[in-house]
Amino acid sequence: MISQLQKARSAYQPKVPAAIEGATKLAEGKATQSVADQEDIKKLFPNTYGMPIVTFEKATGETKAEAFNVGIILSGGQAPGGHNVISGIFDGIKKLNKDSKLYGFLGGPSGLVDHKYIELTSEIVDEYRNTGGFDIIGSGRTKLEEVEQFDKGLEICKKLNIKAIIIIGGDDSNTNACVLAEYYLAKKTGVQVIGCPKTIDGDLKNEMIETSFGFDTATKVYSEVIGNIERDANSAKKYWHFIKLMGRSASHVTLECALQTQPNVTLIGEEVEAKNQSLDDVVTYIAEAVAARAAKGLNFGTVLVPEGLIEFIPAIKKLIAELNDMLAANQAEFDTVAADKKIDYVVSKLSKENAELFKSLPTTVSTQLALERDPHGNVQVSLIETEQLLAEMVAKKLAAWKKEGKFVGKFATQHHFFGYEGRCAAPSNFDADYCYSLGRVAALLIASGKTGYMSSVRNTTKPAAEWLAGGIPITAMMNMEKRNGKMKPVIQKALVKLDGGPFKFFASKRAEWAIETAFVYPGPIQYFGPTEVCDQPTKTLVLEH
Ligand code: FBP
Repeated sequence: MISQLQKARSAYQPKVPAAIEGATKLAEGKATQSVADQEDIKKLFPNTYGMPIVTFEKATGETKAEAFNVGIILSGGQAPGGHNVISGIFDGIKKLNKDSKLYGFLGGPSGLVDHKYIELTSEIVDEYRNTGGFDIIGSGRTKLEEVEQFDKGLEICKKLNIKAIIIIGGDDSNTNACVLAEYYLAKKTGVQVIGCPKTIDGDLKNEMIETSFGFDTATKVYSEVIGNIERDANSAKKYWHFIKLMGRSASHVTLECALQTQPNVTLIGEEVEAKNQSLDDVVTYIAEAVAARAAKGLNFGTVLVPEGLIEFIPAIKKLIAELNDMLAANQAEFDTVAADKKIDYVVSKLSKENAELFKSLPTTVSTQLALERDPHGNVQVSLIETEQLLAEMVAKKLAAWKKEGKFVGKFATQHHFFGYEGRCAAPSNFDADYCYSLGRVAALLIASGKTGYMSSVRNTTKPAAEWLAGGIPITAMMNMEKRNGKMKPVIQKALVKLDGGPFKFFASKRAEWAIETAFVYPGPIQYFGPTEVCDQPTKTLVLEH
């Protein structure tokens, strides 16, 4: 059974750039170079480095190709619109030749290695158009980086006569897509690899990739519920709500939600780092806002906390860096240590300064930092209850200030964490259109023989018809970073720019939002209705462009 909305929504025809509606021709720009560390990246990617940016332009007649097969992989966390990327690819390859076939590798990158796949027929694809989720084929976080995995992948591509693999993923997965493209090209396998920019975190973006898909829908869902909470706070006038928002490394989600809902306090991890703040500085900042509102008789408010905050606090960042190196160097020994002795083992291997800091953290936090990593080696910040930690620390500080007469109000808190709620929401019109277009462009890149490219749709603050479609060489987005103790080529992560439009606008308003009750209640995503309600891009995108 499907809901009435899903039924109505399945008939929605996503908008695409006018340039790719009919026949297209490819225009090649100038050669590119990586954003940094050019010599290193060039050496590591001799076959895919320096390729030009390409754009698809309107042509006359019809664009056709020989029938070809494509394999797709959904990689990493869910993001609204994934199913539309797939329907865009499906329609794109069928448009080029009706005998082309689409295979979906099941459960993420491991599906390619383990040869688990299904053929995606029109019956299957039609069921998933304009829906949220990744359940059409499932996703996973297996890291594709070993030559044996690449060779296993090649076997199945040969068996199914697959011309190209499309990896729909975040920065790590697209980095791996590029490594795979380079390997297949160097070995002259004839298998192309194309990437698509996905992540609700919004941190896979640059001059040419304006936004990652899913960010628009997820931030709208979070902003709806933040607005509802603000209205509750303003009605009951008795709670401070501490709301943690997903976004593992960057604070884009938190910043966008702040721009949409105008809460009293918003923490931006990148600023905490730039100002070299300690945990106590952050706590004092929140407590001061609470005390200032209390002095006006306002004992309620909202605080937005990015989930990656803890990693931005410079002292904790240094600790994590040492933990990463130490664990990488001692992994074999560490694996043999009994579970209840692992924390002691970690403490014994750390420098004095970091060991002290490590011991001072609540056990739930230190355990997460030291023991639990995802397959890419990332700390799983979504499991750290920063919102609760901060609320408790602010309460302690306010209790002390009360004794000194610096705080006169009441302080009762509620905690929330919004992350999973937004990752599989039905895509907004923006994401439905953007994703479908990314899929259609990916099909064109394959037909043009491209590999090591990311599908790109630009000019996205304009109506969809005016969007620009093309491909960006993934190597152009790369730099060298330390991962698991070694320098590796990776796509440069886009963090919140403190001199960028969105942050500057927020910074110019936050003092007023802190003291006043300037809440905005955005309400739920609208799929049908006036364009100014249904088709607005994020405030981040508008302020950036
Ligand atoms: P991606 O970068 O893979 O898109 O995932 C982002 C994210 O949603 C983060 O915001 C969050 O920290 C993480 O995934 C949670 O991971 P998991 O789904 O494994 O719990």
